Amino acid sequence: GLSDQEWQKVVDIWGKVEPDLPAHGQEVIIRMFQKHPETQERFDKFKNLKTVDDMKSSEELKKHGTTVLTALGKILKQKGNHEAELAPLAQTHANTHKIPVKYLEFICEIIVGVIAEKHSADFGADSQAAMRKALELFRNDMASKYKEHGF
Ligand code: 89R
Repeated sequence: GLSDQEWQKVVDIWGKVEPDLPAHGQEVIIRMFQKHPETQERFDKFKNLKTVDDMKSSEELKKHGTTVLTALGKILKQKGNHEAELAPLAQTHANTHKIPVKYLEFICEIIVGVIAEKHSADFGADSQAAMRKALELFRNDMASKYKEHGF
């Protein structure tokens, strides 16, 4: 698990992200689609967005990015006691959306990259390491829930 200090670093950096979740969320989703085009195919509502300009002009995409980061923020703030928040998310992503754990790895790496770019002064090596650990815990717990669902 993470130490109290590590959780504090995670919660602190999230406090810098939170005031502008839509901009962060939009950036995360667009980068994921650019770097891993197979992820875009998972969304009926975004399949039609062909260029980065299309993606940037989509209010729907921005809204989805906000939804994703809002859910992730709620999970991170539980500092590992995230069973109640994780269970429904694992349920829909395993059973309904059928999103492989590998894709969760993609988005977690992109989230770290976006925060590093937008908040370099507040996201030093220790904070990055703490965030990576927290996201790894999130993914591992998602993966064990996936197994319970036979996915
Ligand atoms: C796909 C990661 C993640 C990844 C989808 C992916 C959209 C929170 C992918 C719609 C798809 C497809 C949908 C349906 C969806 O459904 O539980 O409206 N996700 C919905 O047609 C993540 C992560 C988080 C997260 C949510 C929430 C919803 C949702 C909340 C809505 C409610 C529901 C991890 C950071 C595949 C591209 C916190 C990825 F590849 F990144 F892992 N979702 N999603 N998602 Fe998804």
